[in-house]
Amino acid sequence: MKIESIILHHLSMPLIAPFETSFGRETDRQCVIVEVHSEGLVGWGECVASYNPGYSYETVGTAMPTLRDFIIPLILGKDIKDALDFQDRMESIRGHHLAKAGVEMAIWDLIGKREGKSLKQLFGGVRDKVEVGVSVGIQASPEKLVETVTDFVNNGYARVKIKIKPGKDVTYAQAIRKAFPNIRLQVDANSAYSMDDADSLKPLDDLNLLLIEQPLFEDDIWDHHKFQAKFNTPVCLDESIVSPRHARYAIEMKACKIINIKAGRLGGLSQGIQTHDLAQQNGMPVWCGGMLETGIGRASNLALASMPNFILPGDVSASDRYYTRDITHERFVLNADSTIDVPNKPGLGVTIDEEALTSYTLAKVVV
Ligand code: OSB
Ligand code: MG
Repeated sequence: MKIESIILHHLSMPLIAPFETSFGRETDRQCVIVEVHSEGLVGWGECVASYNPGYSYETVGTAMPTLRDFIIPLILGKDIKDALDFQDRMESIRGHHLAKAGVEMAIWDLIGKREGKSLKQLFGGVRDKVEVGVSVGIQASPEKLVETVTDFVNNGYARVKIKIKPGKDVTYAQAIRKAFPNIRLQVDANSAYSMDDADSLKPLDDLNLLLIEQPLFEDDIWDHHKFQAKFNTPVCLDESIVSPRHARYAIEMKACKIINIKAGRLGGLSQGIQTHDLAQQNGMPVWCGGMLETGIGRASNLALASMPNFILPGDVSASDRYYTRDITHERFVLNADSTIDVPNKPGLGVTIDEEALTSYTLAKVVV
């Protein structure tokens, strides 16, 4: 597949409701949409870097020049066979996984469109719909959190994740468990704690949580091993697992019992698949994380989550949880059984609402 030209779209999209985590509050979500032209086809990808370096050191501000000056020149005018060929060509660039993954997604979209196969088919997905949940941001009080979660539960979400941070953790989780004794519940700290906090978090162990996500530093796998040893609840790693190699470290160190897979953080869908396979070989369940994606990234997440070892519900909510108007014509809806259908058209299976795309564009770069 000869890569003829690539267009980068830097977007800012207003969120329906602000999203707050331990690292900050977002009212608009920024990202980079990657449009790749090849042999009469157009492939689309989403780089999930945001405005702030809160989740990752990468931002839209680092992704745009890294894509333009380093990543794209390695593939422009070249014949790219597949995602692994793309990864080989990235060998000389350290890090910048979110940027690389945005391009790799567009390559998968092109491959699927050329071969008339959906990403689910290309990945060997085994489900037509995947179980999903909702990730609820930090709220002003436990009462407000219960109110917000109640709305989502009434909308049909059967699994709820709440964000926690120091001062807004145990009492918030207890309030939700009391209000919803049977709901599938999990918490995500986004690296807000250290081992010194482990004892104060111990009451979380009594709340029948599915998992505790990324309590400690993002570059620390070893302390997560110590944390896991103190808790019965499974620890799940997000930020710490930046490659299939890191997944192996975490498995060997017994630093977690579950892995959150995000293709962006891992450097591409191919790396997400490899991480999935490695976890599966080691009997460790995975689930698909989210980055408040547009319809492009959401389609990609659903295809990935159709693979067999995605055993726990994903952070892939319906489009109306994020945006009033998305940049794809397709909108993803929540089924009555708390699932979302996996796209089945060639490639990502979505079409772009060019008018919406233009309306959200802050900058456009043609390479
Ligand atoms: O840690 O999972 C996270 C959003 C932005 C950055 C990090 C995370 C999240 C979410 C949102 O939890 C999940 C979603 O897309 O709904
Ligand atoms: Mg997380």
